[in-house]
Order: sequence, then structure tokens, then C-alpha cells
Amino acid sequence: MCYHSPLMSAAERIKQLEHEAISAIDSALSTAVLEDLRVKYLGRSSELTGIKKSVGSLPTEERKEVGGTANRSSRAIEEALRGRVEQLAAKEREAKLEAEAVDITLPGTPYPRGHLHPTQRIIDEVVDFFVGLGYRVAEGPEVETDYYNFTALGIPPGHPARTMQDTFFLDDGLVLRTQTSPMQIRTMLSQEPPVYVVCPGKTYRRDSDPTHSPMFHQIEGLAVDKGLTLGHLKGTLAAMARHVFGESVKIRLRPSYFQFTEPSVELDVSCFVCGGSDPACKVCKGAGWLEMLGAGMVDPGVLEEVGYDPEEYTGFAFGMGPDRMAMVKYGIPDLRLFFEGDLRFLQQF
Ligand code: 2U9
Repeated sequence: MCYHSPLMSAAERIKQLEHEAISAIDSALSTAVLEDLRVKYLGRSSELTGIKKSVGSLPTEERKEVGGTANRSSRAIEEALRGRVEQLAAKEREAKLEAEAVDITLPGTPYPRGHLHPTQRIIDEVVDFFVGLGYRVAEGPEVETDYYNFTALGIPPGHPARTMQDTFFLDDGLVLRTQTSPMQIRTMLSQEPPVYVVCPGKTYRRDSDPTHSPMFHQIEGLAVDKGLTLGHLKGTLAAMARHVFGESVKIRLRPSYFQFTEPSVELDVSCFVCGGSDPACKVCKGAGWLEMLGAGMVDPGVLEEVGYDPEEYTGFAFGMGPDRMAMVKYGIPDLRLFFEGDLRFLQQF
């Protein structure tokens, strides 16, 4: 607060106010302070405005000097404010630009990308291969009747494959399908040959350990046409193996047995890591071969069951487990990792 002598003239007081204002303006450090000073020295309730308002009540000979001095001081203070505001505003703008500077050469903010499940990747690769050959994709119910899941495939009531340890039985003779074969039966019942269909989906078996899960996936396929032979089966599956595991893999067929195919085979692919050259190979355990799928020529009884004439048509079928194929292809030790939903596992793919 400035205190002044009551004997000081109005003009002297105006000059003192001007001096006070300008020194405060020159030492102000922000435009906000300058705004406060403008209100304090030039505002409606400022002392200088009060003096201007009182000029009219002064004796005539004083009015000109006091009014002129007051106006001159107001203009001097306004000028000082304008100059200081420009100085500080420029500095504040510089500081703001500096603080908010964006380095446009920095990489963008990475957005978390979704990841396909390893099993889904294998399913997509295999299904894409068969769609490329002209196969249709057939998907269907996971809760099946025992007719479509067993009887139609030549597994009559009482057959060991129906025993409890394999199958989840539900009420009313329904089951959780143990393979996706029911979709091939449903497809054949819905159309005449030729049939070229691939059937991916979830299947269920009463099994649970590091390499078996109660819910797992299968991809089955079926081709029914005139003149199909085991050669067609071998050529088709060899091409599929190369598509999934790389052009250098070889395949071999070993005799096997399934209730719904005759002859039945197991198809192995050569180890895509060591090609059979490394007895200590972690992937094929030195065998050089990896068991990949089961297949065979469709049993004539199955064709008859759906009304096809086995004298006129032959077919081949195959079934594979994409979960297991993913474990082999990506070197995953425990199937249970597939179903725990742990992103640390899933985002590696
Ligand atoms: C029809 C006729 C024949 C499907 C086939 C296999 C061999 C097979 C397994 C592979 C791994 C099941 O998930 S797995 O354990 N499947 O070995 N599946 S032949 O044959 C059929 C299917 C439908 C009408």
C-alpha cells in the first residue's frame, strides 16, 4: 500500500500513481499479473479513475491541468501495459509451444492387436486349403443323437467305442459328439454325390491330461465321387501337409483300423524341423516322422446307410486334431495352455 501526504496536489498524486503503476508493470512476470495491474490502476474503481471523475468538481483553473495530467498518465500506463503484455505474451507463447512440442518423428502409439488362437490358425490353414480345392465347409450341432455320432458310422449299440469312458452321454440318448463325422452323414443325407466337404468344429471326449482336453477340435473331410481311390486320398493329403507344414515335408501312410473306413491308414508327415536327421530332435523325438491324421476309404456300409450305391461311388475320408497339430507346429508342451485364456500365452501367436 502506498501512503501519500494529504497536502500533495492532485497532479502530484497522479504522477506518483503513474510512477507506481509503471514500475509494477515493468517488474510483472506474467500477463495475469498485468491484467490485475490494469484493473488496479485503470479500472472503474481505481484511484486514477476516481480523480478523473472528480475533475468536474474542481475549481475551473485546476480542471485543465488535473484532467490533462490524468489523461496523459492513463495513456502512459496503457502504453506501458501494452508493451509489457507483448513481451510477456511472446515469452508465454514460446514456453507453451516448448512444453507442448510433439516430436512427430516418434513412432505412433501401439494399439494392442488381437491374436488368433493357435488352433484357429491351423483350422483356417487347413480349411482354406480344402476350400481352394472346391470343398464346401459344413458345420453342425455339437449335441448329437447317437444315430449320427455312432450308428450311421457303423458303430452299433453295444460297440466298445460307445463305452462311457470315451463319450459324454446326455439325456434322451443324446451325446456330445466325439468327432465331427455326423456332419458328413448329415451332408450326404441332404444331397446326391459328388460330395466334397470339410467339417471343422469342437468335439468332446472324457479325457483330461497334458495332451488331452475334454473339449478339443477336429477337422474331418469327405470326398465321395465316381472312381475315387486311395491314390486320390494320398495325393490330396500330401498337398494339404505341404500347405500346412511347408513344401519340403514328405508323407507316408501306415495301415490302421477305423470302424467307418476300409482300408484305414494313419498319415505321418516328415519332421519339418529335422527332416529325420537329428536323433535328439525335440519335435519328432528322433523318429523323423510325426503322426498327423487318420484316414481311409469310406466303408461301403456307411455309403449304403445314406442311400449311396457303393458300386457306383467310392469315397475317402480323413480326420485330424488341429489342437495337436498346433502343439507340434508351434512347440507347445501342454494342451491345457490352449484353454486357460492366458494372454501371455495367446499373444505369442
Ligand atoms: C464319414 C466316414 C468316414 C473320419 C476319419 C479319422 C480317420 C481319424 C481322428 C484324428 C484325430 C480323430 O481327433 S482325432 O482323435 N480321426 O483318425 N477320422 S477317418 O472318417 C469318416 C468320417 C465320416 C461319413
